[in-house]
Amino acid sequence: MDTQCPFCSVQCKMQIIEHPGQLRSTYTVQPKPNAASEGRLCIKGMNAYQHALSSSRLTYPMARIGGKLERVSWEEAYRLIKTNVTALQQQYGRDSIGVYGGGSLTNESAYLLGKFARVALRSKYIDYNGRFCMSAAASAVNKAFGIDRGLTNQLSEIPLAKCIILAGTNIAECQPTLMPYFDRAKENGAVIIAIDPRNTGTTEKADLHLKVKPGMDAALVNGMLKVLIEEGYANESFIDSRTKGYQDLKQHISELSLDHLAEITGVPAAQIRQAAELFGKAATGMVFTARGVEQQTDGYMAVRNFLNMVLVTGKIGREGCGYGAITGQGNGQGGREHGQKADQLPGYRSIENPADRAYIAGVWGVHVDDLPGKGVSAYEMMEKIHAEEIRALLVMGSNPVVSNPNANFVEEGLRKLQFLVVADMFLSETALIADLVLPTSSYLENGGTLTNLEGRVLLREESRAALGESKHDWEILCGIASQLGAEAYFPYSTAESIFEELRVASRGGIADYYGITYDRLRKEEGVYWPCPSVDHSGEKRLFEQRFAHPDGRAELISVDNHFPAEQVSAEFPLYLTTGRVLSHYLTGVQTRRSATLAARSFESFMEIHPKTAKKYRIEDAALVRLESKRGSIVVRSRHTTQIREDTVFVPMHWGDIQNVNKITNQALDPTCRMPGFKVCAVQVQSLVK
Ligand SMILES: Nc1nc2c(c(=O)[nH]1)N[C@H]1C(S)=C(S)[C@@H](COP(=O)(O)OP(=O)(O)OC[C@H]3O[C@@H](n4cnc5c(=O)[nH]c(N)nc54)[C@H](O)[C@@H]3O)O[C@H]1N2
Ligand SMILES: Nc1nc2c(c(=O)[nH]1)N[C@H]1C(S)=C(S)[C@@H](COP(=O)(O)OP(=O)(O)OC[C@H]3O[C@@H](n4cnc5c(=O)[nH]c(N)nc54)[C@H](O)[C@@H]3O)O[C@H]1N2
Ligand code: SF4
Ligand SMILES: [Mo]
Repeated sequence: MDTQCPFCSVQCKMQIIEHPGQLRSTYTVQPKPNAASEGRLCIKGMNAYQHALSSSRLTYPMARIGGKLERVSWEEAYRLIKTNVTALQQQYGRDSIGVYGGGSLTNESAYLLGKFARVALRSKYIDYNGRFCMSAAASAVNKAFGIDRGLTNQLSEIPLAKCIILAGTNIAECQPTLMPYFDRAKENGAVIIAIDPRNTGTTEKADLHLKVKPGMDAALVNGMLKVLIEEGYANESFIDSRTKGYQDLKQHISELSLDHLAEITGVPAAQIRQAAELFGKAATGMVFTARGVEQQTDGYMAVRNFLNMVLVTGKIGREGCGYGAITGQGNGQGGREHGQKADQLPGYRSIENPADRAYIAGVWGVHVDDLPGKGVSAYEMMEKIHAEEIRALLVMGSNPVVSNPNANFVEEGLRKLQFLVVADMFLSETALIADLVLPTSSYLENGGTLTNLEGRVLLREESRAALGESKHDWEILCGIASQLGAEAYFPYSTAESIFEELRVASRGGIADYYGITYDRLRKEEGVYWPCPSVDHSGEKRLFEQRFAHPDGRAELISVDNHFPAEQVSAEFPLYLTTGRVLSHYLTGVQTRRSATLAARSFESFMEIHPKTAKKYRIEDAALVRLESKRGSIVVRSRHTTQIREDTVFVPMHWGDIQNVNKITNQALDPTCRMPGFKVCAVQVQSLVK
């Protein structure tokens, strides 16, 4: 089977070879040449066949009958949807039905999910898990540069950068196949600066590690900007010709004190100075951020400050210079371009812009006034569910019971729904509480396009037939749409036929895919967007001459020293930050079903500094209860001097009693509505007497 790893945003290509045996088959996996990973695969890719081929895959629809999930036919499943949706919409209006998507869906399914919500349900309530993932960086880059493509440069330019800042990104564990690009940069003499409250596989590569207090990145960058501006590292000619807003920024920075910034960020002033000087002096440089910076209640502004630094030093739009928000999910990039977001229409169009609405209404053949308006963000949908404004929800490609902040509240809401439908490959924690579970195909069966972290659109061919009665996501959507009387708008028989419509729908938009065809993708092994015509080669480096705003200029902005929404107190004296480990993926629904991956990391844990552990009388490898204002979890302690003394860390890959989101804070960033997953206040207590 020639395929592509279903996990992270690198989208490494691979071949899975079946060796039939007497009792059962065995499998070997070979990496395949591809430009992004240069033919490398990580441990997750090597074992990604295990969950897809596991016996716990769902193969038929199930409905809750007498409190239990029982096998039903597709006809029965569709009938249940039709009855419930029609009754609820008649009684409570069109917006009583919500849709919740995901960044693992192919571009075709993600596009269709957006169309399904707006045309088949005519509900404004649709959003997706990318809200928790990409929304801070995406909104910041859109506002500063005018266009949001994860990386402004190809990965192959990383070795040309002389100074690289890795802020809140753990590439060594989260996009491991990219690490050799950074190794090569180091061999070429680059300096790497990491910003992270913990030591990780990534910070190990760094020449300088700023061990920032959780949530204090914006202030830290203010300190770096102060040194850059006041010590002559600002690139005045770039600032004059390519940006606006510099005078305000300069004024704001001049009012800040480096010593104060050092105190509030927990990073010594000398280190802030050293980092700024290294970046300022370097002839070329790149800045990368990921969720450590972005999943904050000031995620949008924190990213804006990193963009300020790139712009003030003129390190963008040329070789070895640029910015990257390291995208998370396999199709985290494409998933945020074609209309799964509450305020968005395909091609990165805005649902509030009359011209955008008219264009898409034309492509879809509906009246523009029939297109709903803007809905709310993912977590806010959970609040609408509690408030009974949303009474039924279709979840496709997410496990919100584990991945939403304040998970107890979220689960309570989902249980209250009159009708919860989950399309998944497995009985995830969310599927387990659904009224109807629809079996969907895996990456081995479902062909389609995915856009990797560089903005390179890739075609993943289907490798085998769908399992049992499972269907592709887009087929499920077409099936439901036709029950709801909208079959004329969903006439697709292949993923490619949906892509043909997506091309037209994205045409002229920011994320323009018009010039991309399946034929080209087969021949060229991926094409970058924007790609406005079939003879266009796709843009490899952005912003060489101008930014994407009408005046061609990038926007600088003054950023306040934000403090996390929740501060430590006598009752909750430690900061908790959350994230990932190498062998598991997100809520672990897939990787926990892979024997090899699960064996590497079979339970959750809490990293704690030995000094802190001593203070709270917590032994190494002991079960501990972590508690916040919202709930509690039980995990095993892990002593390590690699973490700040005021902070503990728990990964996000487990459910039930180990679900770290039972304690995380639901406070949202005011601009992008990203939850502050990366900081909350907790207490820890040993369960060992
Ligand atoms: N193995 C693995 N790989 C994955 C995933 C996975 O689940 N497992 N998920 C994929 C997805 S969807 C995503 S979004 C990406 C996520 O990729 P990353 O964002 O790189 O991963 P995280 O572990 O969430 O966070 C990165 C780092 O941020 C640090 N951090 C915490 N708080 C702060 C802070 O306040 N400031 C700073 N500067 N750093 C902080 C954490 O210590 C952590 O090392 O990975 C993708 N790849
Ligand atoms: N505390 C804390 N919480 C976090 C984060 C954090 O760093 N800390 N990170 C956040 C981030 S960045 C993200 S991306 C979210 C992700 O969290 P979720 O949105 O819950 O993502 P997954 O765990 O990948 O869940 C995907 C579900 O969809 C199924 N699935 C996979 N592929 C497909 C498909 O093609 N079709 C369908 N129908 N189903 C499919 C899987 O089996 C799984 O059950 O979690 C967020 N939550
Ligand atoms: S998890 Fe990411 S880096 Fe690892 S093989 Fe899959 S796509 Fe490549
Ligand atoms: Mo993510």
